[in-house]
Amino acid sequence: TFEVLCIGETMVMVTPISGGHLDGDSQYILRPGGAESNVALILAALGHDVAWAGYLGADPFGAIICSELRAASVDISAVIRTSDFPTGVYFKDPHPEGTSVYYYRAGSAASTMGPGSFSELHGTTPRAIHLSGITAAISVSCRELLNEFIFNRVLGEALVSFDVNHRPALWGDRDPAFELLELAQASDVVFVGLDEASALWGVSSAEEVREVIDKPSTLVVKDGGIEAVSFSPDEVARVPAKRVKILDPVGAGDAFAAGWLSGMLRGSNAVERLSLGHLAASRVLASTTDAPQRSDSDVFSANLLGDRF
Ligand code: KDG
Repeated sequence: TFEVLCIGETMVMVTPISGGHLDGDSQYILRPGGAESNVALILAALGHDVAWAGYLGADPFGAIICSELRAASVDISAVIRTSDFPTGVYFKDPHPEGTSVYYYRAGSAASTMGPGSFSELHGTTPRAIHLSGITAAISVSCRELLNEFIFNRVLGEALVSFDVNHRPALWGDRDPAFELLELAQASDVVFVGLDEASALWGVSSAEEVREVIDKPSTLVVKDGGIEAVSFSPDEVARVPAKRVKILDPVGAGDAFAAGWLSGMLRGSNAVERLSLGHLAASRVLASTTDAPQRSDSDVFSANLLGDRF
């Protein structure tokens, strides 16, 4: 049994070793890159029992993802590997003010996930499931997989955590403003960046986001390097972001969600949850990988908990 289940697409991320750019002369590393597995990696580094599930190809990229997640103590027993489709790949050119990403994921194994893909997990009882809008974007069948967990609640009482994670490049002619709102409104905890919410729904403050996403019991709105605000029925909490030297912003939102969820699982109050979110995000902002490395996950968790508890 695990406390948190994360489901989504994980790709192999190809990025230059620290300081390099995407060009013919750089040297590259291959690491898992996927919003939901990033959350799983950080929750595991913070000492939680966490599982990640997704489809991967029966190729060396799928093998890299499995071995990295397993080594980080993320349960991958529900992962399905297939020789019919490849593992998605993405290339990342890190930049402090906006990293560029290039996806090679159309037709990936994960894009073929759909309703019933993880039916053996139905009826299991994690405390929370974490999902994101990326899954809705990658294919219509993946969107239907989300419906099972968000609308049909196949995990019973498990809290449904949803990160809007808007990736405009992945939606084709579908309507992300409508679909992401529908999914957010049916979840229990929603994370969204103010920049994403402005692009999707034309809002310009955290309070305006709460007017649009008014159903979930908790809404967390992140305003980049400024602050994060959480709305729950009895309380509005705000905590300023930490000042950090940014190397690459990719993955910071996932780290924030993992820190917040860790605080929730530990019974921390609203301000502490936001503070843990910022702390986890600050570690990832200062690194070019999307989540802690196997070699630094002990440091990650010791620093984080040392700072906070
Ligand atoms: O949130 C970080 C993710 O964007 C990154 O790890 C890759 O999952 C990814 C995506 O779809 O962009």
